[in-house]
Amino acid sequence: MKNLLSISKEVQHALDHNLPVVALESTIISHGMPYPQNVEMAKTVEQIIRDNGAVPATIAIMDGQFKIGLEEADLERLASEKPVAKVSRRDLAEVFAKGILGATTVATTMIGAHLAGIKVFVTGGIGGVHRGVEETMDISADLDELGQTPVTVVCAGAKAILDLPRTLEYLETKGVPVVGYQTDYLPAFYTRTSEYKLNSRADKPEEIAAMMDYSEALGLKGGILVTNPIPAEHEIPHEKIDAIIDAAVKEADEKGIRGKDSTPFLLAKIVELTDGASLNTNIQLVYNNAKLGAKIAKAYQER
Ligand code: PSU
Ligand code: MN
Repeated sequence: MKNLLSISKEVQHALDHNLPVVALESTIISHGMPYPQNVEMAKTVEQIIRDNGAVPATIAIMDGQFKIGLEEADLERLASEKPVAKVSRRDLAEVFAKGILGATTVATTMIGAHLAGIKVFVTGGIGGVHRGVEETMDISADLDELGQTPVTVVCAGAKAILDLPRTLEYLETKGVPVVGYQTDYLPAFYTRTSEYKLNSRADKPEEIAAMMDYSEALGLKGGILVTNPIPAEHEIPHEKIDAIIDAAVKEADEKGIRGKDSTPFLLAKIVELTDGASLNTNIQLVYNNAKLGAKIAKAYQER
C-alpha cells in the first residue's frame, strides 16, 4: 500500500524539529465560502499563523493521499474547481481508493493531522447536532471524531443552524472537554456569546497546552475543543442573525436539503440573506482563531 501522507517540505521540517505546526481544513474553502473570498481567506490565514510563530498545514486529499501543507495552486484548485468532494469520515476510504480531489471536514482534517503528528487544528465552526435531530438524526461526524482523535480544535463555537444545547450534551457524552477561551459561555460563531454555560475556561494558551499534555499522559483518546469568541467589532448581534438563521433553516427544510448538503446550503443562504455581512464575519473569526491556534501550538511545544 502506498504512503498515505504527502507532507510538504516546510511542514516536515517543522515536525522533525518539534516546531509548532497548525493544521487547517479545506472544506471551509471548497464548501464553506464563495470564490474568490475563500482562496483569499485560505492564504491570509496561513500568513497569520506564520506571523504568530507557527507553520500552517492546510490539509486536503489528492491522488489518494492526505496532502499536508498545500501549495498556492492547490488552494486555488480547491477554491474554484468543481466538483470537489466534501470528505467526512464515511467518505474517506472511497475518496482515497478512487483518487478523487477531496476537501477535508473537521473530522477528516483531525484524522490527517493525527496521522502526521500535528496536535493543533484551527477552523471557523465545527459541525454538530442539527436542529430537528429528533426527525433527521443528523449529527455531524465531527463530534464523534472529537471523542476519539487526540487533536485540539480551535473554533468560534457553533452557530445556531445547529442545536447548541444538544451539541454540548453530545460532546459531554463523548468525553470531549469544551473550553471557553476567556469566556464562561459557549460562543455562537457570529456572536460572541450564547446562554449556554461551559464547564471549562482557559485564559491563556499555556493552560490549554497543559490540558493537552495531561490528556495525552492520561491516555485519553479524544480531542479538546477550544471555543474562541469572535472579536466584538466583527460580531453580528443575535437580534440580527437569529431571524436570518431561522429563515435559512426553514428554507432548507422546505427544499428537503439533507445530509452532507445541509451545512453548505445553510452557510451560503446566510451569506445571501445578510448581503455578504456573514461572510466577512466568518473570515474574521477564522483569523482570530488562527492567532490563538498558533499560540497554543507554541505553548505546547515549549512545555
Ligand atoms: N461550519 C462552518 N463552516 C464550514 C463547516 C462548518 O461554519 O465550512 C464545514 C466544516 O468542514 C465541518 C463541516 O467539518 O462543515 C460539517 O459538515 P457536516 O455537518 O456535514 O458534518
Ligand atoms: Mn450531517
